[in-house]
Amino acid sequence: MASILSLGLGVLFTIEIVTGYLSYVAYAPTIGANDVAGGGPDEVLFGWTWFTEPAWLYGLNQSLHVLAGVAAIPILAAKLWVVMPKFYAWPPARSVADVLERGTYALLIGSSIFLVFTGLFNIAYWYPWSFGFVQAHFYAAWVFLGAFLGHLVIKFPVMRRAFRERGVLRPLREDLAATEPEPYDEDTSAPLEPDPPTISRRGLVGVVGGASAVMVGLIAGQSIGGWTRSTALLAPRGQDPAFPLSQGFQVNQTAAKAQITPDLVGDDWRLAVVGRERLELTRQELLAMPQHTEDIPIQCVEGWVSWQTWTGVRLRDLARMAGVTDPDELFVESVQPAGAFDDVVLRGSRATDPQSLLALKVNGEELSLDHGYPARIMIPASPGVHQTKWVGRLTWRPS
Ligand SMILES: Nc1nc2c(c(=O)[nH]1)N[C@H]1C(S)=C(S)[C@@H](COP(=O)(O)O)O[C@H]1N2
Ligand SMILES: [Mo]
Repeated sequence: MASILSLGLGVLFTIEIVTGYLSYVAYAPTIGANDVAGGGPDEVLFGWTWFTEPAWLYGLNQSLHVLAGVAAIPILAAKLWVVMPKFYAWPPARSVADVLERGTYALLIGSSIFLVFTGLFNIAYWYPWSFGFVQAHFYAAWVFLGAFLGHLVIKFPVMRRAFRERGVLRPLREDLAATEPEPYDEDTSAPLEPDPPTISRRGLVGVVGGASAVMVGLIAGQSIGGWTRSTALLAPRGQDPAFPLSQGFQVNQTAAKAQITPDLVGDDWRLAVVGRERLELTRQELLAMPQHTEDIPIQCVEGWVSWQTWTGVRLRDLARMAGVTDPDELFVESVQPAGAFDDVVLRGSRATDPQSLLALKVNGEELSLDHGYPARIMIPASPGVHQTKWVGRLTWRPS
């Protein structure tokens, strides 16, 4: 039982590790203002940052991350239940190897519960305390990775032996009457004097797998979009009155929450564009420039995706206007008085892709204040945190 549940968890946790790391790369967290997880090399992963194509790339990554994490919750609970006898095995330390093994359990169980629940609380916007999610989730992930690899080295042979001797699916064919307890073995969690079984192995796998499927089914709509969005009862965005719709689609960060007052974005608003030259543009002047229209999704780290059609000026046209023909990096600042996402650094193709816009309109209408009026960054394939709203200044660094 422990081996079958571990196989499921192993697959889901591997998805978490890969998509979690890719999300970290996509965030490009070690550059300037995006440095949310404390220093490190300037280029993540062999100089590779992230792509701008296909446009849905980050949303796919993040949907997998959130869905696999949600799917893991019932399996994790069942796994802990199955190995429970191990927790109160006595004496608590039989040998140095035993202490080390138990140490990896403590780290593995602690970090996986911590990661799953901080992730869940983050997408539910539920923290009863002030909490640095990105840092906490990031560092706990490294603890988890170490403990996971250690656990794999120690336990993989046990799992392989179980599957060799018993088969992977064979134990699932037995009904309750045919269900026999595991023979006692010091290396496994099989107890010395088991009670008679109350559920078959396939019954347990069915309940746990069913619970995972229901939870995934209740959140997947936030990633798929369209009419399925209304089935995402576990995702608050666009469902909860605290997250109103504007112009027919959901808003994560409202103007009110970001403390955007009308005087910050009124007639006095100017877009400062700084490069080799410095200029200030009114919204009228921006609207007079060549306009481009692109379908670009907002893809939040929380796993939701929202495709809309955005119209505005190309970021690279603005670079050229400021005398920068070879842009390397763009620093975007919002007029928002404070907040973790009030500025962002965009590098390479993110800033220069022909699809990367300073959007002035959405779905043919002027941006609403909640969607970032007067102007908002819209770049493809990137996390929502890069799509800064209420932009006030663009600073180009030539290469
Ligand atoms: N100025 C500013 N822009 C911002 C944010 C913010 O808090 N302030 N949040 C970002 C995040 S995390 C996401 S996912 C998207 C969400 O877009 P929405 O608030 O329009 O739903 O906006 C991004 N742009
Ligand atoms: Mo976000």
